[in-house]
Amino acid sequence: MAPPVPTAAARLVLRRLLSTAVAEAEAAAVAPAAEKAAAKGAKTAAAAGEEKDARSLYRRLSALGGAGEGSVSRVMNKWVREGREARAADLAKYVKELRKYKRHAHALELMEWMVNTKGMNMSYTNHAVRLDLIYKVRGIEAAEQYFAGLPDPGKNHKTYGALLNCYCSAKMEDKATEIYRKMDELGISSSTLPINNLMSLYVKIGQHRKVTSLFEEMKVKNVKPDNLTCCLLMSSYAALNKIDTVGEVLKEMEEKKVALGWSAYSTLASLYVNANMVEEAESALKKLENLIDVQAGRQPFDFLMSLYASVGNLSEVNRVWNLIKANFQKVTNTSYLGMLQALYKLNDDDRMKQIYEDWESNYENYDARLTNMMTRAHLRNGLTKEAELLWEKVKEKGAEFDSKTCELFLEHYMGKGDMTSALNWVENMTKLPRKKSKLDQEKISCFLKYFEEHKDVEGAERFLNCLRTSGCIDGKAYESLLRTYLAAGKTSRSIRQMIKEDKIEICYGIGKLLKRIADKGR
Ligand SMILES: *[C@@H]1O[C@H](CO)[C@@H](O)[C@H](O)[C@H]1NC(C)=O
Ligand SMILES: *[C@@H]1O[C@H](CO)[C@@H](O)[C@H](O)[C@H]1NC(C)=O
Ligand SMILES: *[C@@H]1O[C@H](CO)[C@@H](O)[C@H](O)[C@H]1NC(C)=O
Ligand SMILES: *[C@@H]1O[C@H](CO)[C@@H](O)[C@H](O)[C@H]1NC(C)=O
Ligand SMILES: CC(=O)N[C@H]1CO[C@H](CO)[C@@H](O)[C@@H]1O
Repeated sequence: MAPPVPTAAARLVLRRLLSTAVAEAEAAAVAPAAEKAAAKGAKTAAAAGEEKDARSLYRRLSALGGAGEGSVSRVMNKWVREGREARAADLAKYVKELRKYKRHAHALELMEWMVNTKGMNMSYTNHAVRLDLIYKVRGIEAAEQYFAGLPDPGKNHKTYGALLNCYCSAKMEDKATEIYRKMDELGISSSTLPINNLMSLYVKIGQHRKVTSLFEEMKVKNVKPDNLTCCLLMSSYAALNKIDTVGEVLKEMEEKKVALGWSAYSTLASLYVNANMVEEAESALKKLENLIDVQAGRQPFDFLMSLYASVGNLSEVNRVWNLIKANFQKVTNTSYLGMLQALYKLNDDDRMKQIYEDWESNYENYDARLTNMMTRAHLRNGLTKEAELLWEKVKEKGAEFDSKTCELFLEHYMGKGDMTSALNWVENMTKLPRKKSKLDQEKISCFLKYFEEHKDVEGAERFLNCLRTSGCIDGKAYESLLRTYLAAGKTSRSIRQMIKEDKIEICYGIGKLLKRIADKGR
């Protein structure tokens, strides 16, 4: 029997789990070195003036935004030419900052400037940071080369761990396993972190049996599992259709006094939901709720809400929503979205409207996903006009629809055969700043066929304009336009010119149609 298709909530839980695994691995490779440098920086930056100076250097780096290669070196060289000091401790701090904002290329360039230009010493922990950055900026081969070139003392559990994390991120199973075995030989594999890292790779690529055998290995090596190990292991047992073992894993962890946070119980609940074990899921959700620490943020509440929606318990969804409202001054767009999704799932459209209007009158930044959710509900109920009105209102407020919006309306109108309204949304779609949303070939054919059959020259011309704007006009579209002209008994003098301007080759088919139109016009 194949495992059931995971619910949206379960996918969310798993995604969080895997991203936590990556974050933990990266933090471990990186944090201590930067932390030490930062602490040292704070101590030595005794003079306030000096500190201000240093901060202004970071401001310059920060202002680079998305500037390309060489920009960091230029800022640094200029800084030095101005006769100012660039201390290693400060620079290490900036590397950390830049990484935090995912400006990996700039962080790497700064690090390499430190080494190449200033001849600064790289501590061995910094090697792991650099390795991680090299992977992110230049790819796995560059990272491997860097690792191979490290002096022997630089090849330690940190850099091995960082390389393992690269292989796991790149989903390179063989290499990851190989490096893990190497770590084994060196006696540096016996800790939770690299094992969790490898386990999360196996979960990602669906090698669940390998997760369970890694856990056995952990026991042999006497490595203590943590909450992440527990979650990954439970997911794997569920994927192997061993739902009974899932509960046992959790019990075993509880007995071993592993500090299981709420996330272990949200994982457990999501697995029970997938297995259609509603009672067990609800009992896990009760435990989850008991473990929530309000100080730690809203995320657990959002999960709770979405999981209660998955088990179809409306009263609990509403209760959790009230908890969110009561515990937090501001309700985030994520919570609003979660609530709308939950209510959509539970078919409570009146309440949805209420929540949507609540958000609408409170939001600071517009988020199209919320209006899309409301649109979905209206369209499901055939309330087309209400759905359109939502967006007119959004427009009045100066905000915009997105590609998902267009998709929703297109599917809806095309499904009903209302191609005129659908065409409006194709036109709206071409106004989106990023022309990411292109029509697929099937939809294009459907429109063209409709216009031909209905002898709708105006529609066909408008549609071709859209195709031109989104860069997917072709000979086939022109042939269809020409057939529409013929069907409607229309001629066009500018058509040849248009075809030429669109750089469409006048093939045999188009040539023949053009001739027929010209003959008619005579
Ligand atoms: C770099 O470290 C080595 C060995 O620890 C030391 O001999 C050398 O003086 C250091 N160089 C700088 C520029 O600090
Ligand atoms: C495991 O617990 C730690 C510390 O309580 C927490 O930071 C981390 O996010 C948890 N991991 C998962 C997967 O929830
Ligand atoms: C929803 O959950 C509550 C609390 O667990 C329970 O008392 C109630 O019976 C549940 N309702 C439904 C419809 O499952
Ligand atoms: C919520 O809205 C903010 C703008 O206020 C946006 O930057 C953010 O991406 C939204 N949240 C999520 C989870 O997307
Ligand atoms: C939300 C939005 O901009 N809708 C527009 C889509 O296109 C039709 C026809 O051009 C307009 O009337 C709508 O206002």
